[in-house]
Amino acid sequence: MSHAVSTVRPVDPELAELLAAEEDLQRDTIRLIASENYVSAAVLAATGSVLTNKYSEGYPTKRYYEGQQNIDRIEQLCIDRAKSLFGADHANVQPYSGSPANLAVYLAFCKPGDTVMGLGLPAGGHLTHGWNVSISGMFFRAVQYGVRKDTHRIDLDEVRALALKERPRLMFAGGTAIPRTIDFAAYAEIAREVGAIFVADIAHIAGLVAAGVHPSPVAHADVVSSTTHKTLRGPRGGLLLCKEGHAKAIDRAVFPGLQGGPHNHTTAGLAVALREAATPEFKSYAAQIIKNAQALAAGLVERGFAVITGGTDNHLVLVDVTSKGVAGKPLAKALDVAGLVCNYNTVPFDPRKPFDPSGIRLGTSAVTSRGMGVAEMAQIAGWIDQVAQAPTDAAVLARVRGEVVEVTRRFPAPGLAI
Ligand code: DSN
Repeated sequence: MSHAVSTVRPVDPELAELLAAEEDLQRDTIRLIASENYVSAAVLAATGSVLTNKYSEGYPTKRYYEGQQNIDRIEQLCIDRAKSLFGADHANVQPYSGSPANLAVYLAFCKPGDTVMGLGLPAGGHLTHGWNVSISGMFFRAVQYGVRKDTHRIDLDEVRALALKERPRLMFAGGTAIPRTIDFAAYAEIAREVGAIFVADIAHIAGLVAAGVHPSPVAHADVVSSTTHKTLRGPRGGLLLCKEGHAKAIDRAVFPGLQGGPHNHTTAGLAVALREAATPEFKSYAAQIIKNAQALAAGLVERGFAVITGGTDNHLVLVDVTSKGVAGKPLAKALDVAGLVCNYNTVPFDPRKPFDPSGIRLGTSAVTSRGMGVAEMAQIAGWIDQVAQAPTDAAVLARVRGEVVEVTRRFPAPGLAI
């Protein structure tokens, strides 16, 4: 039993049971959601610390509350580590998560009604890059680029043509289902040509960028926005990096523009994660994430799955599963029963609806944190194929579930008591 469960149980047994059940789930399943990971025990402890008790609106040495002796040092440590890890002029570590981080960028540079540009959600973008159901698509005049029909990759000539036509105030690169390397330098050139602020959203790939296994946007982008809990393996939170010239605008937009007091327990967890991410072990970890994703993609291609773009350069594998006679949602649900947790996802030019799309999205950050390697990826591809062939066969799902549990026993999950 974890320390968290044993501490909560005497006070709130109902919540403790749920917490314990979630620990079991995270321990006994193979987690393939591309935006998830396992934080280390140290990150978990810092995030669950007494720092949650403290209010500290403002920034280090410029606060609206007293008693900031330790909080100032913690936030400054986190800022310094973020700047050093990513080689950035300025870091703001206060955004509550990726969406608020992106909203702060809009607030810093745009007025309602301005033209903004990003990759459309169905092509692998993010809601906050101008999609119509998000505030970013409601308060701004959002234009969206896509991917090529023949390659399913972003065509920067098309991005340039659209930018020249629409003249956006702000242009996003990045998204949630992009399996290929993002050419940040080329985006920056387009943004310069049209006079747009260029924002690189590296939420998914921040850990890969930090480790140097994906090109960094820091030298190219006006602002780099990120979450902190995906490949970066920190607590749930957000991060903004920018050039010195934008520092004031970004800081003012985060506080007091958009948020109140920062979540100091999250800042502390992030500081620990940033220290971990600067180690040689993290570099090996990030390289292994990619090797594992490529092995998983290859294993699926071998078994006849339509892997979008034919493979991956990063942590993420996007698969059109309809050639197997099943849609994304029922397959994701069947895989969940079998102990393989992923999410259903639209694929580019998906003829099906977003709530019942053609694909699934897989990621290897969490399994790599458990120490799994290419041999386990081949096994996972095999299980996905077996489930895709019999998604309603309870016996098949139960057999795979048993095999999954056996494998998870060999790979303890960081931060979880065995
Ligand atoms: N929820 C994130 C993801 O899964 O990619 C995006 O916000």
